[in-house]
Amino acid sequence: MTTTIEGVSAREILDSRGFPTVEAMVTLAGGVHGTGAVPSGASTGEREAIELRDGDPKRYGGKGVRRAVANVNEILAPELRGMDASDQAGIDGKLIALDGTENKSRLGANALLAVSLACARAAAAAAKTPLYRNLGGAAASLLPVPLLNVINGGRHATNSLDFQEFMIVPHGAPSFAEAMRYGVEVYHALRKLLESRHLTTAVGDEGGFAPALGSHEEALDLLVEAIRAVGLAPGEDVSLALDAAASELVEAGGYAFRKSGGPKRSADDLIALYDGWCRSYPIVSIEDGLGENDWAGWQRLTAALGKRVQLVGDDVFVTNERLLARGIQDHVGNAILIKLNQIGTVTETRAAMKLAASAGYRSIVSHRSGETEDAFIADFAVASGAGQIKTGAPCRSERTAKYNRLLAIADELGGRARYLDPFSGGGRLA
Ligand code: 2PG
Ligand code: MG
Repeated sequence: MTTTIEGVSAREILDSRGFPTVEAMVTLAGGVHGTGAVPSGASTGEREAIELRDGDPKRYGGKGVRRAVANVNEILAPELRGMDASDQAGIDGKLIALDGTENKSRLGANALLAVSLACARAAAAAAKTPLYRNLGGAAASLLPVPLLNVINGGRHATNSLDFQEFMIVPHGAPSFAEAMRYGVEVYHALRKLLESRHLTTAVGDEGGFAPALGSHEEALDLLVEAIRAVGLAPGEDVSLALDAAASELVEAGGYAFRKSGGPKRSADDLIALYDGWCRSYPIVSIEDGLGENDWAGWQRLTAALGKRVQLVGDDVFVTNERLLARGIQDHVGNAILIKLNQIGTVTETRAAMKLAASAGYRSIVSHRSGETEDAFIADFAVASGAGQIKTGAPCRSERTAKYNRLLAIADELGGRARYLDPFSGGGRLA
């Protein structure tokens, strides 16, 4: 069998912040191979699968991943040899069993995911089939609506914005390529606006600008102005999305805006703030509007805004089927952010997406703030038919690698490529 695994190896490489991460390679008996590189978050959820770091202060400030690499080379490799790389569920089941912990803390989710990704790639290479088609089947043809994070704040920038991400969503474009053009033109218009106000155009971790603005509203106003500046219609062609990353703001008794100052907010204060913004701005999606442990607040947020706005659970669900099941039952959010390294294998990620779809929850495939040039999530977004992807600004090659891969997939699909607006009807949920 040409998909029989002959060898598995890993090494330490660097992510876009210059921190070590794991890259694995799976080589098949037929001679083909596949690689997979693991991203890394900064605003991580408490219940994410564990990213194993060496903790050796003499190397990379303790952030080395030699232990995870050794776990691939010494523990996973001998066990996987002889297995069928095209049996993704079988491979992932084996990885989970070999780790044996609930949160992948023994061998490290970074070790497991690198191998899981590399297997998927090797299997596609052996089948001489593009990754998106090998994973998603012949019907995989839906290009995702991009959520481009063009103003960075929170943990991703050293500016005055407490909320982490201010995104533009070119959902009204007729195709993925046109959506990228809309997004890029708005991004460049935003740069000009910032320059004209003598604000910095230096970028944050995800390629979005990181200006020292006076308020969150100023960021929203700038985005609307930038959309208009290129002749597009806010709310029709391009709307706005936020990731508050509110878990990062939690302090005893509420939410603290440490960067911009002001009084501590309650969950209900934030809900009222979002409600007001959704009336004044063309906002179609709010991620992590409240903290990961504030399930009661999340329920009130969902009751207040869930019919009008996409409410995306990132830290609260951490791509975990069990947590999502609880969220569905409790009416928490109406969408889930999908990050492969939050859970650690391709198969578990797909299970969470399947559950989401069955409950009418949207899935948004996502990068991490620390990325590599691996564009796996681009193929994965098309394979899964998620319909949305968030992978930063159209700036910094670890971000554009994903968008460029999607452009290539769109080209390859030609007339079969589909691009659907999930927010048609003036920013309302379709
Ligand atoms: C998020 C992500 C990606 P990080 O909060 O959604 O944008 O950030 O990878 O730092 O968790
Ligand atoms: Mg988030």
